[in-house]
Amino acid sequence: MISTMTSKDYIEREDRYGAHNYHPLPVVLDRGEGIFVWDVEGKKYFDFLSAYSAVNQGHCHPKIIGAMTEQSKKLTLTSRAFYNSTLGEYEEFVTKYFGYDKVLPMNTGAEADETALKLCRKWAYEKKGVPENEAKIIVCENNFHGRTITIVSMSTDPDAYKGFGPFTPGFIKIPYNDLSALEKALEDPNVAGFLVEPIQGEAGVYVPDDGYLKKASEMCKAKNVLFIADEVQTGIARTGKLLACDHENVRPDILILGKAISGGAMPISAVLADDDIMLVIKPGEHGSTFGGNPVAAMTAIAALEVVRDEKLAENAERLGKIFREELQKVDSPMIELVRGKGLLNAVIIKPKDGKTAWDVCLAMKENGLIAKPTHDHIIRFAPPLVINEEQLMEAIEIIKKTLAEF
Ligand code: IF1
Repeated sequence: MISTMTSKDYIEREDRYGAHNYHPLPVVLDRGEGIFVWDVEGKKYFDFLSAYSAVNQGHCHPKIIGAMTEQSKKLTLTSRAFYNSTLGEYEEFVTKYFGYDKVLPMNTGAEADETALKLCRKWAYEKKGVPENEAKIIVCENNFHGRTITIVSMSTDPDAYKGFGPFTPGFIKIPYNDLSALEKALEDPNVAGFLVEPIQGEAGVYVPDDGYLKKASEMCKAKNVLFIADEVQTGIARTGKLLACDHENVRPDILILGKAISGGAMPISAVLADDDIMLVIKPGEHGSTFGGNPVAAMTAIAALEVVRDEKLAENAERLGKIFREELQKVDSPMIELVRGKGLLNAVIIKPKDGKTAWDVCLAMKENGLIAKPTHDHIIRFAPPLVINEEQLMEAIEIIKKTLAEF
């Protein structure tokens, strides 16, 4: 049956029945394939958000969807009360893929972050000798790690935390990209870990100075403090390497992954660490009904194989350079700065005649490319990593043409 509903109808229905915890761009998507999505009226768009870097492998990648549907016909969920025939295969695959002894599978990024925090605290009491309930974890200002009470307790953004207290104690907040602040915070003997995004996504694709991650990880090591990388957004080839930490040859003590580990097919997240850390969590102390379920296990293997087989990190590295070069050449009074790594980029927009990043995104949508502003003056550009050079140039033309309209 052909639907007679228009985009406006879909939007009104969501508004009527759904909680108002989001303010989406007014486009109603119905279908996706590779780097493109189509709205309910059949209009085609370049997807330059990729579901916040979850769809790195492109929409509905046949290999990923194939693995997911195949497994879902056979066995979907056993819970962890029993063994199953798929989890071990995935655990072996993913630990070898990223080079860690062990993996703890969860579902969302926030859960994986929570898992890392619990792991870090337990390690502090059992291995480092921090007195019970005294462990502290250093986090950075303007971080984004998710939406749970504990995670918003680490936030410095009032939109994230205000009205949701009382908050979880035990965090030290320091400026991002500031090694002397880190050095000072590390003087506290009860510090157990340093949790950091290799590039701050929500903060506006804020790339730290070269060498920051390397030096920070060395400083943590010297103080027997765990270096914990939240690569939920930056990981899985997005920044031009498998992990953003790979740009500085940093190996996190605890690695947090989410989003693209499933290629956007379903919620899958993971925490990776070596035995001396991971084995402090004993049976019954942590878990999740759906974590590492058979469909997730098979989907994640396929999604990670796509990243490797299609050389998505190399593609992101090469095309990211072209993207930044091309946008830096654009002569528009609205472009203040272009920054990023690989295909995780942002353009800082200078408002013109009262027109902001939101207006630019609306106009780009009309011209066939969707992206999302963050903080009113920044637009994030992050296409699926399966994009090719010709498509990228076509997308850049749309961005240029749109800016010229202002
Ligand atoms: C939303 C931002 C991106 C993340 C990092 C953990 C999580 C995220 C580094 C939690 C999630 C998302 C969530 C999404 C918007 C989005 C986002 F703008 F809020 F910051 F990507 F840039 N660590 N990021 O970026 O993962 O629990 O959501 O699976 O709508 O809140 P999750």
